[in-house]
Amino acid sequence: MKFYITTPIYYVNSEPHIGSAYTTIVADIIARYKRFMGYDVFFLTGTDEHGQKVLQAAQQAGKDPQEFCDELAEKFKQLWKELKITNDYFIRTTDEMHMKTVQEFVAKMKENGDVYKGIYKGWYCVPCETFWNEDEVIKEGEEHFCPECKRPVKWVEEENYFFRLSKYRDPLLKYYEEHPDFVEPDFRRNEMLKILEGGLKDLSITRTTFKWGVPMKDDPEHVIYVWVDALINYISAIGYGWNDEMFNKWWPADLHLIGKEINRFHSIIWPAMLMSVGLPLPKKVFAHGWLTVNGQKISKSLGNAIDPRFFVKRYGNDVVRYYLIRDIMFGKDGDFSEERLVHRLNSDLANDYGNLLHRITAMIKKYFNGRLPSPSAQEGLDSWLKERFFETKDAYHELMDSYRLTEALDKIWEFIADVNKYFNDTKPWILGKEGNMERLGTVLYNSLEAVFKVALMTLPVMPDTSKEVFRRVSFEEKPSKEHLENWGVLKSGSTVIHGEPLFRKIDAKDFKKV
Ligand code: ME8
Repeated sequence: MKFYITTPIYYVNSEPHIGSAYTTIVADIIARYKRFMGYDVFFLTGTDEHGQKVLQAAQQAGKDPQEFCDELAEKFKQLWKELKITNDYFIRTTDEMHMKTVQEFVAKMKENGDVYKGIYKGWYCVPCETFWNEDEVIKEGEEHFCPECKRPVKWVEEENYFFRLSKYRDPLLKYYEEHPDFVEPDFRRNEMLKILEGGLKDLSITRTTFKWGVPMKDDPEHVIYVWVDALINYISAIGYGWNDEMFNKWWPADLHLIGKEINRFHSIIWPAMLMSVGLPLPKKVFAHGWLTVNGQKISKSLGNAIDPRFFVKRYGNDVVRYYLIRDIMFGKDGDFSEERLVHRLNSDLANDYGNLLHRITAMIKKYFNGRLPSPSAQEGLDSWLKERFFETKDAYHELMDSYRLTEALDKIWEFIADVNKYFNDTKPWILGKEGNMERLGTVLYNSLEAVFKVALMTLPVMPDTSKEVFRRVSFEEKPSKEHLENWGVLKSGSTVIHGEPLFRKIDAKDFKKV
């Protein structure tokens, strides 16, 4: 069982922000979940370093473009390390192997009769690295703006090579029909279908007015369009053209995770390129929504780019990861708010989860000398609790497998509420006072086993917290699916540590809004 997951490769025109971190964190959560489920996972991320946007940023910084890219790529790598991202490889489009693969790929498209020379006349948006037709741009008097990012576009008139994208409209429509889950969510799929139904124009895939890119193999005056160069990263990284065995193992990708604004490149242009060279298409493209700050898209030019390090330092990595997935419905747009983050920390994490563990371990310490008691005869709410666990676990798998990550967390927190109810309703403090050790032992065992199950299910989202829970309950195995399948994994008699609360509550008065 293999699973190949990718993030977009990020432009190195500026430092990473919470937006790039968001996609990378989500991909990390899915990769960790699949590993937990026993899959052999390849998780790819990297940087997109060619094109005018990056070149201009290097020029503005007064730096040689390669040197500029080296510095920025390092910042991305460093941030992913700090955020404990478990990518298996980091690709850069200036890597020699990648550049060679791009040249060969385009040469093959040409050999197959899909690339021809022509004159491009039209608009170009440098921030989006996108060509636009006259009827697509926004006109205000003499000025023309990008329909995507609303910034000014430039008129381009040059001899380019074109890709016969139009030829792939019908094959793509057929593919969409035969693979209804190819693009998700479904409203994003419908947007793509609309574009396909409207017809496709051939795409300019080279430029001659600057040099910062991959030169075409037999016409090096032309550098290959940055998007064509970038999309090929998904196969160059896993051996296409240089390691067949590795390539055949991982391709096709199981999931390209992207933001909604680059869906057309991934769900139309990339599949057409793959069809042109005769490669299978990725199994799924999932286009998630945008994080906004006060309703505005995060961008460096708006000056509202948020550095994830700030929040990680202030609240912890797991808290930031939890907040992003729980509070922002995965797939939709959502506003990043420190106030909401603090609310989630205080109520979901500290009160519902951390405090529950704290109460259980305190009683095990007090009545059983810090050793996990054995469960005895099941009665009262015991079977209800177990039933609730098995329902939750089944729903969890279904939701995680269909990337409904927010709903998966919702389900887990419903279960946490039930464990709290179980603990409150069975009144272990009274059982203790009455000296009913047998019943008390059963209640505490069940409660702790339930919290252990929560730690297993939240492991992909909050890896450090779960590891801490495992340490406290003396669970020393490599956590895997099997531990989630059965009830009663914790060993009676093992040491239970009653430590500091898992999460520290923040007094709303103590934080300054950013
Ligand atoms: O588009 N909210 O790179 P890029 C959510 N190099 N996600 C966001 C976001 C936000 N506010 N801002 C950025 C490129 N992202 C190309 C990709 S792939 C072959 C080439 C995330 O640096 C989201 O995943 O502009 C988005 O699609 C991506 O970063 C864009 O990154």
